[in-house]
Amino acid sequence: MSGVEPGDPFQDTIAAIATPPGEGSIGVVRLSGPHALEVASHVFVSSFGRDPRQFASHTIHHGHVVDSGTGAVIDEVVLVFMKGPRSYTGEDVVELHGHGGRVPVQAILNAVLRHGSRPALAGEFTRRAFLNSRLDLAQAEAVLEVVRAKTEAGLRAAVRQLRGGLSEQVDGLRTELLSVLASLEASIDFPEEGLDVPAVGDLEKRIYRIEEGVGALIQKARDGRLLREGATVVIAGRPNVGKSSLLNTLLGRERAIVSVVPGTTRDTVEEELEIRGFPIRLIDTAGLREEPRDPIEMEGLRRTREAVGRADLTIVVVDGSEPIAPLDLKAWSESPQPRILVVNKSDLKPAVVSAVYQNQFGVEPLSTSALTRQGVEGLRCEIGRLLGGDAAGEAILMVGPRHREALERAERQLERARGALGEGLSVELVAMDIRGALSALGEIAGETVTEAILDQIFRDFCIGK
Ligand SMILES: Nc1nc2c(ncn2[C@@H]2O[C@H](COP(=O)(O)OP(=O)(O)OP(=O)(O)O)[C@@H](O)[C@H]2O)c(=O)[nH]1
Ligand SMILES: [Mg+2]
Repeated sequence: MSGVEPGDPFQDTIAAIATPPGEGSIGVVRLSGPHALEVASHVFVSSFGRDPRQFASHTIHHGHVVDSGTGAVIDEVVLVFMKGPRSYTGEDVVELHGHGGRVPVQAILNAVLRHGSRPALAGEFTRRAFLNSRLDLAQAEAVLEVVRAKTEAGLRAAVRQLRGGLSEQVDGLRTELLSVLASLEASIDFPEEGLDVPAVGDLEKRIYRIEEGVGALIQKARDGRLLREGATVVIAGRPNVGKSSLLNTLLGRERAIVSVVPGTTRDTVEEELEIRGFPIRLIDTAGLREEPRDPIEMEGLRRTREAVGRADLTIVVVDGSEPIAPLDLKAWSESPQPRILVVNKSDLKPAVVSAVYQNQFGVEPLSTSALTRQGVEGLRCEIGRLLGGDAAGEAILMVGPRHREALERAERQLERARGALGEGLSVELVAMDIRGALSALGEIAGETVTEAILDQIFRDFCIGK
């Protein structure tokens, strides 16, 4: 694996529009690289007749961007200069803040591109920040998570990662692993002394503890995924039990049609909402029945099953004013974990006592009334709890798929190292696995990473980020 040298000198200066397309109050063109100020000096005319090349770092200047050929004013701007390494990219950065509009901002960009800068690639500013060690790789990826956060809890988790949350935890594990490796290597250097039995036991224990730490981070990957992509929560059950009514009550508006006619909902109905910080895709389904009455119901049922199949959580609703039907039990047994049993219509006279549900379904049901909202807040809490606690809590890290894959690889290597140690295999073999695990963990912060991986990560960024 060829490592990327952090701090590679970049000869070229890049430029891009940093604000979104369309009209805004300001539009920003950003320059980064060794010639940023030089490039700006060709297009910027200070209102106070000052030479941009003399600007001090971290200062702001008023002036105009002019067409160097004709001298025509392109836009009135504010120039911000940040000298490297105290800038986002670690290089000299110049920002030109003009009037937000597609034409003026593009004209400013065109002007700086004519004077020795080139268009930036997607994510190139952040990539330079990484290569100049301003951010580690997990932090660079967090920049994208911050931009794309769907809820405030998601934003907080992303910011935590941007500040080094995940890298810090991985770093702790790497440090411990390095000390294990040092012990192993000492015995490779002095083979005549070998590893004695207590030393083996001690190393096994230390590796195991690191494995546990890695496992805990993998666990958090689930929370990270749900925060980033949102969780799919499906409401299922027999016709007429109040599934659509519950969807409406959870949403706080009359989204799905509700009626006394069983079989009202024929197609799945999807809506987005936020519960305990998790972005949720809530899906109401057609009621389950033994015998679909027509091809539409047949298709509705197929869609219900498909929705339940990809649910992160299923809410199985039964009608508390009616005796338990075989289909209620079937709906429950066909729903994968995690699932919640909801006995709805608690405002009506219950048909059976609560202990009967406990007996037949094997779980304590939640009682709700979609009509009076009784128990609906409790249902929201339970949804949040089953999805992995409170997304607003401090524990959740944005462990993305790339991190997860690297963590799983590290976990496998550690397991193998521990196995090899236990079987008394050669110390070199054990050390090799430990080095593999170290390198896998190193990929997370980007200490060991290939150009191809970097390309893949930064491809998803916007140009100008
Ligand atoms: N009293 C009472 N009636 C309810 C409650 N929830 C739903 N209902 C009534 O039960 C009937 C069926 O409600 P829906 O929400 O359409 O039931 P559903 O499960 O979506 O039914 P399908 O779409 O046919 O599968 C309607 O008349 C609702 O007003 C409740 O909590 N209390
Ligand atoms: Mg319905």
